[in-house]
Amino acid sequence: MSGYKETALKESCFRPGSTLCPGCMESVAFQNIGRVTDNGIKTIFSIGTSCAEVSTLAFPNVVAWGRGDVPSDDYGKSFAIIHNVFESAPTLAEATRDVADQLTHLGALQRPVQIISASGDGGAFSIGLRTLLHTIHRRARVTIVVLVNEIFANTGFQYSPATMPYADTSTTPADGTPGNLNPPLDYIHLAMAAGAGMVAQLSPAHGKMFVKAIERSLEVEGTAVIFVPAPCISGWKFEDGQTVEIAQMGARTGVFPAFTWERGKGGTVKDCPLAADQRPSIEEFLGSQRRFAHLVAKDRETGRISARPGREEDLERLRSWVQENVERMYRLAEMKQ
Ligand SMILES: Cc1ncc(C[n+]2csc(CCOP(=O)(O)OP(=O)(O)O)c2C)c(N)n1
Ligand code: SF4
Repeated sequence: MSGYKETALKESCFRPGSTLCPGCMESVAFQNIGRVTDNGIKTIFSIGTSCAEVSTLAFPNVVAWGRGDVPSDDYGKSFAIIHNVFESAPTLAEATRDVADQLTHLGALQRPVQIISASGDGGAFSIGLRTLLHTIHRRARVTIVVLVNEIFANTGFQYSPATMPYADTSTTPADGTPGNLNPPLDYIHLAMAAGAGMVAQLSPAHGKMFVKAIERSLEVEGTAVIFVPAPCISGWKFEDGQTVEIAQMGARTGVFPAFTWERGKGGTVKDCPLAADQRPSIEEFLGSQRRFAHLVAKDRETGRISARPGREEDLERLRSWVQENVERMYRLAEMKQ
């Protein structure tokens, strides 16, 4: 395990040509993951179609994410990317692990490999939920990263099973209606219940914790799953440069608390007290994104963010959902198995 500073100073894995929005949290996550996995061990990525995937495939720079300006001859340094369909990144990562283990058993592969699956929450929690849960259930020795921007971003910002209540998306429009009415899937609990060896909910906004979690995910027994809250500039509708601030606010207000858990050891909720009055107000988080503009508004004179007239009850329901979410995370942290 290397220090945080040492990891942060490693070379960037982005080459010219990535089409991710500038400041996209998916790009910051990939940047960190690329650096952590630059550890001398061959890395194989299985990436499902998502913003992060299509942006590294845009013509004419069809691989805009890799190490060095040209593919490296150094076996342990270069990495492989299996670009695959929307829903299958965990299954292909698992299959790759099986092949690598067989080759190692036969003596044909003499150096270890580390395998990472990456996909969006649309791919992982809708059409791909089966592959996600079965790969975890089979205890495949892979790290699964799910970039949770709460929408199907690259196909037009449609609702996903991770969308926050009341969010305005292209398929839950807040055009005279309250927006999304489905509470999100409890994917953290699902991953634990399916048998994961490690589960975390962390974004690079918690820099050291994120890097440590990725490092740890490469070591633990069984499948490690890291859900990365990924504020989406275009889908959540906020200004460039606010991504990290919004990710920190989301964690601190209790919308997606920073959480790490290991089977047999239990877990921790960080930076997000159980008591609501010790956390920043949910209005601050909602007011930072135009996907909630139908729910809250900022008073021009006082700067105070509060419910729009007629939306007071919706806001209270959302506040209760956040509190239940935080309480659930604390309960999950207490579980050992
Ligand atoms: C079977 C199938 N259905 C639909 C698509 C089209 N498609 C590609 S990516 C995508 C949405 C991806 O959303 P998500 O996984 O959340 O990633 P994001 O774009 O938000 O990063 C869809 C619907 C597809 N590639 N395959
Ligand atoms: S649409 Fe959202 S997730 Fe996709 S690249 Fe832009 S900011 Fe990132």
